[in-house]
Amino acid sequence: KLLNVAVAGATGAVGNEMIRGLESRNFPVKSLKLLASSRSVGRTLSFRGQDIAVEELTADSFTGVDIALFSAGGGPSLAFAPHAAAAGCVVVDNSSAWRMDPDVPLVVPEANPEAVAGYVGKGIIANPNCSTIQMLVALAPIHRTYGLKRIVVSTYQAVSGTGKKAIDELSVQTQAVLDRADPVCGVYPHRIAFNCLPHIDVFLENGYTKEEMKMVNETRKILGDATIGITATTVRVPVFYGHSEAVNVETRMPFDMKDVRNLLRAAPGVRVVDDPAGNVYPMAIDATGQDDTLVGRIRRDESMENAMNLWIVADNIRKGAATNTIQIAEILAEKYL
Ligand code: 2RA
Repeated sequence: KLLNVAVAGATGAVGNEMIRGLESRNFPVKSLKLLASSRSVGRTLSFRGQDIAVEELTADSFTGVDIALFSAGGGPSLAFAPHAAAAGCVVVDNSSAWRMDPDVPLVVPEANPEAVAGYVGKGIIANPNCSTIQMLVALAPIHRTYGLKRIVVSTYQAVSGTGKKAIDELSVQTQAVLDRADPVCGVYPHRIAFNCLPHIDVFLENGYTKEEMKMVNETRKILGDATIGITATTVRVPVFYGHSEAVNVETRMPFDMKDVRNLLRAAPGVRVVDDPAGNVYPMAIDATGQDDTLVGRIRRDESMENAMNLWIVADNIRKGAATNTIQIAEILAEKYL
């Protein structure tokens, strides 16, 4: 069944990738509406060889639209997603605005596809944070088989997660440092070129950042298990695309490493890249531009019973945002609309 689709936030890094993904995955699009702030009105973007004019995102943009993919930021999602839902349009939202709403499903298709059915609650489905998505693509099969008792994760996140301005800032700062000039800091509180910032989003009362607590809270909601112990340290690194994560996992049941490796090899959305003897392991430069979640450095944590280490890398703009959103829309289109 062909569907009338809208992309809200169409001119952003993720919005652009959503348009590309609708094309490359041959999503059943009958018509495509591109929505953005008034600043972008008049621009055109290409879809299936046609130039489509960007229209202003308003409360009335969704009449006749079946599915709207949002990557317009939390504010516009809160302002406009309810109007879209009221017009009978199902919203799949990439912002954090609705993720913890009990009436809004939070979905990683490889982890909890059945949760899409919950769209009937508010007509909204939430796309998890990029760093949560890639971690759960790898951990969902381990949770199903052995049960997750505790997760300790450190992330190494690309600047594209912040957006286009941050990509430009890393470029300009890197050149400035090499030219021994003074780098200008605009997007981040400190220089990101040749530096690491343990600071993504804002700090909370408990000393964690919002990004770190997103990983904690979203993981528990998606896996449906509030007893899983999780602690996260999220770090911005001078990489353009691709988030990397060092994950230590303690399971409830004992496991055999060969079985874990085979489980990961068979897991949907996972590509095991792991041959240390051959210097083969997941790297951001290999994850960029494709949709698999690369998993490697798979090894038992000898310091504790039933524990293992994994190195998990994915394209934060594709699988971490645009592709995951489209995969949710594909489940909607195939099973519910
Ligand atoms: C980041 N995960 O990397 C956040 C939002 N995309 O900045």
